[in-house]
Amino acid sequence: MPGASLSEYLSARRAQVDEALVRVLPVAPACPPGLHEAMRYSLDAGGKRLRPILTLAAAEAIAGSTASAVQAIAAALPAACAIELIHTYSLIHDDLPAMDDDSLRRGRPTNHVVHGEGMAILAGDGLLTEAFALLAAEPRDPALAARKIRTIHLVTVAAGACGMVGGQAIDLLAVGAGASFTEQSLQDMHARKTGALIRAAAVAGAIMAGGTDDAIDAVGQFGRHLGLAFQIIDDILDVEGDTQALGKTAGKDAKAGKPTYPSIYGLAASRTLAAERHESALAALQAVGLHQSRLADIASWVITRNN
Ligand code: GRG
Repeated sequence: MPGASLSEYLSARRAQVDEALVRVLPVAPACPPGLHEAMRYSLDAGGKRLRPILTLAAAEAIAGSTASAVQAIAAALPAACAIELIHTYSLIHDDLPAMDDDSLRRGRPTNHVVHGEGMAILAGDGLLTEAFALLAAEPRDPALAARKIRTIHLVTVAAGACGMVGGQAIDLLAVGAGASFTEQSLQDMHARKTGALIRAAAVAGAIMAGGTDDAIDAVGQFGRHLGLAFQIIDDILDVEGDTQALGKTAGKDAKAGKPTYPSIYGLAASRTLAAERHESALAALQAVGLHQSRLADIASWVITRNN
């Protein structure tokens, strides 16, 4: 999409992902209508689609020329959608009474408030499992099979017990820990809980586009720094943002006594840390000549976002 502004680019990719998400989710009668409705409720609430856009932008960056970018994006689209399904499941489960117990998400009442707790748990389970069905579906081009297997492993580890779910477990046990939580534990928790899936989103695009090991590694470094920058900004927005713009309840972390970047470092130092992560993310791209790609623009968006 040469010449498009960042906001035009993001809108076009968002539309592409949204259209694909409608196609990939099973419908009645194969899927019970109530479950389908509960899954769609959270998917349709319209998140930023940061993770799938990152996957597509990484594929595009690796492919380079416009003609091969079209193919690379087509190859990466199932992984992009699978990662958004996993992300949406994590939000539904995170909002449950047994977790963060929240009533607002993506600007709407949370899934369990509308569909009931049991169906919300199942909607999360359904989204998570369908993500892997999508990732593992036989590719049209058999040459993509080896890339798919690598991507399945990457995403599984990022979403699993040593990644996102592990980070959530650390978070659950950290409630009330406040400032006694060390800086290293804070970083470790967020690298798993938020960072792992963001990193995997970028790397999946690089793998599916056939990137070299050096390029995949650099995109991984980029994603790791970006994931932490994203979470630092998220913690800052929890203090400074407003509920309407965020589409979720502001000020929840402080109220719950959760360790956050502002609670441990203060707001000004948190901003500096986010800026440093941003710089490191861009440096990782520069090392392999990807600094003029959309990945760099997306990093700026993440740092300047207000929701
Ligand atoms: C297995 C019961 C069970 C629960 C798992 C893994 C998990 C629940 C939750 C972990 C993840 C979580 C909610 C992390 C917070 C990350 C975060 C800042 C999410 C918001 O991401 P955005 O801003 O959201 O990209 P949108 O709505 O824009 O997609």
